[in-house]
Amino acid sequence: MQNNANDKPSLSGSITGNAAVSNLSSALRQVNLGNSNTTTDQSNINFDIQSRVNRQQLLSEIQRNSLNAQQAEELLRGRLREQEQVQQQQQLQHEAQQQQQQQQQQQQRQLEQQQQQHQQFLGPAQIDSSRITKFFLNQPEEGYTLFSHRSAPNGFKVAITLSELNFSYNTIFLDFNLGEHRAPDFVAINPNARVPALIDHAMDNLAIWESGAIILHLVNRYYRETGDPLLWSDNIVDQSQITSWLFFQTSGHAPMIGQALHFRYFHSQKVQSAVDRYTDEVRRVYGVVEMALAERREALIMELDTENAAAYSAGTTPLSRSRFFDYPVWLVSEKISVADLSFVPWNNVVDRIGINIKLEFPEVYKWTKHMMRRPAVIKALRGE
Ligand SMILES: N[C@@H](CCC(=O)N[C@@H](CS)C(=O)NCC(=O)O)C(=O)O
Repeated sequence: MQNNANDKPSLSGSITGNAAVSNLSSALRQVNLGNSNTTTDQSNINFDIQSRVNRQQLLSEIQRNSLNAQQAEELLRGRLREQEQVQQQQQLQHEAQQQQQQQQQQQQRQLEQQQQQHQQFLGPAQIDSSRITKFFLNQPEEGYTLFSHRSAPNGFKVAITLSELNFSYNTIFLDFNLGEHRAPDFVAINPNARVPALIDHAMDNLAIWESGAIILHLVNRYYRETGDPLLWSDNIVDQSQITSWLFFQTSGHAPMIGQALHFRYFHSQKVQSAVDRYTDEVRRVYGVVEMALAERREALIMELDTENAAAYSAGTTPLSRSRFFDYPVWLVSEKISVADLSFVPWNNVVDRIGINIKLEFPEVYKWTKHMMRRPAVIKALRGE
């Protein structure tokens, strides 16, 4: 039998089992056609409705109450409405549960993040600081103790200065994995919990932190002790120039390389704009140094290569032809200072961020090479 909207059977008389089935079929047909305003396959809808209501229960109710087709249809519609309401409620409950679960997960993530940040600030709960505690309980009376790390360029900057000044010093290379830089005894001398830090034992265990400050302490100390402004200057003009370059190194050079390395190798996500930003900034900084050294090179050649000075000035002979083209030049005046040396350990790692000093900054390359050949620098970089 074909389903048809006009096909309502009349249901008068006694209700038999077959009549109940026919009334239910008719009711189903009416409900289907009433609901269906699309071309959806009718049998699918039938199946859907029948699966949502208990067919057997409906049949016995139609039978029990002797319902005609229209009444059966109403009963069926009522049952479907009830079913839909229950389903809607279940759906709402399910959504509310999901929302609650999502909120709980977000709270958990936030808590973990906060704990992580807190932990980063305080350091691991279990810091093995026994070695550090032991050192502070029994400090030497002379010389210096440098707190550094095996791969910390800022620590090697100080080691180079100590080595060049021929000061007697001992290095404690902290183990960051053990959290030694966060040990209470160490944080007491360096509130920033970073290396380097230096203790000047002969000055009542004076503790100094920040590489630039340590380097200035050392050159001043040497000058006061010997009267020789080694790696430093006895005139205030040059001192100001040295400190300008030194501050530029500690605030503009080292941190930019540090950030470029971080975003290239250690950051949790790949942030290309950050890698580019810091690498570009390092290039800009090297451009500043290159220009300063190139100016000093030109001044030096003009001063020493007197017989060719006119040809260089006229541009008929390039400066690279001068026998003084590889002669050492320095950032301030005619002698090496801590301004120059502070760049060395960082120049050694810059290839890791894709900068080729030899090709891109030839004066910086020659300058670094001259410094790297110095025995005191070699010794310091070896960690001796
Ligand atoms: N501005 C400081 C920077 C010190 C610094 O960042 N040191 C690094 C090593 S080069 C460090 O201790 N890192 C340990 C850490 O990040 O936990 C200085 O020049 O002394």
